[in-house]
Amino acid sequence: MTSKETEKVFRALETLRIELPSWGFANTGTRFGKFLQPAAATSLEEKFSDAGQVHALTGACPTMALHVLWDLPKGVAGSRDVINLANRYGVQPGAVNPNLFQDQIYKHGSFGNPDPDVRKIALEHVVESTAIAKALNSRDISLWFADGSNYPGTANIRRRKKWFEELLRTAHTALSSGQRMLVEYKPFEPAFYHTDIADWGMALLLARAAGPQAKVLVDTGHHYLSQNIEQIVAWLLSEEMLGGFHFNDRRYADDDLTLGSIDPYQVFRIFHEIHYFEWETGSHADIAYMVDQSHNLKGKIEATIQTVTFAQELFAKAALVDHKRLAAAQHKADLIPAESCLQDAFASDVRPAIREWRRSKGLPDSPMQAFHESGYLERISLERAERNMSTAASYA
Ligand code: PSV
Ligand code: MN
Repeated sequence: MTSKETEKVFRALETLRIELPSWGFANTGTRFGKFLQPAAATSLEEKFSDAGQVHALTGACPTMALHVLWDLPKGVAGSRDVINLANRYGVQPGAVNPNLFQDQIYKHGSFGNPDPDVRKIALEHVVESTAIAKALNSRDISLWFADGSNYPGTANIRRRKKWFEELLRTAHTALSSGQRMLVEYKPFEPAFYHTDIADWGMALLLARAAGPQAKVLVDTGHHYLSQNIEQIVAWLLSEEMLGGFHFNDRRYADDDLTLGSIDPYQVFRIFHEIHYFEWETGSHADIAYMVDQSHNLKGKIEATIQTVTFAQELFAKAALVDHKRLAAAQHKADLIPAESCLQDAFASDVRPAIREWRRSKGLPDSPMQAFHESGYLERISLERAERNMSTAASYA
């Protein structure tokens, strides 16, 4: 690798900050059951502690996303405790995720519920979540709605769209000037006939209806099979509407697998669109890179370290695309040279340059190895095992 390429890798890594999800450290499962891990976090303090480990070893994860119901059941009143934990463990609160899907009242939806009382409660929860975010000094309110229906004819799709527009607009008025609202889409699950915000076009229209501080959030697991995600990313960039990502990988549905484990070239292509946009426009794309994975089989902290370091690798590879050569080849419709620009960069081994960058930051060469050698996993496994093993739940 030339020194110019090493420099590109360094520059890319300097800008990549990856937010970790608090729920990625807790015991989660499938519809069929949970496989409990002795080291899983069962309190917010343990989640901060685990996220702190990942950040200390990778130097790339200064924030942790919070889910209001799971992490802040006391609402705004709980924010002081959160700030204390954040300071103790060296990881600041990240995006605040309201929970509009777990309460019994949300059986038929939240913002799309035909009952005005339920819609009002849902709106109040989003407004309260915005106040929590302000108290925590976090910028983004990240909205995902499970709303939808399971059977044709059972929901008034157009009316629900109107309710979403109205309520998002009202929720937007609660934002302070630096805050953003992120609107996430998902084609199905838990609803299996229609989902109110099913794709990026619907999320874009609703974000536009909400107001200027609303942007779209792309969860990489929330698309139909074979959908061209990098094209969606390119369009959202060009519309200045790409607010953030939820990273994970999938083979079938929203599988929550580690990023790039199934299709690393797709993640590379997504990163390439971002680098290419920045090169062409000379502007910085203000994107929140967040992980949204819950690990049922892999060790949670290890899976998170693996995700972060692999994201760094793919981001660095994408930074190596020769943009000038690419633009010229595209201009002449010189297909094979154009395609080779991407393939050459993808084939580059960026690991030595990443190791060098880590050394320059006083970070371990291999965060994973350093984690294994640290004894942290053994310690928390002993400390937490008893509590974890007593929380087994059945879906029967
Ligand atoms: C829904 O599948 C989702 O992707 C949303 O982002 C939620 O907040 C998250 O998963 C956790 O359930
Ligand atoms: Mn998500």
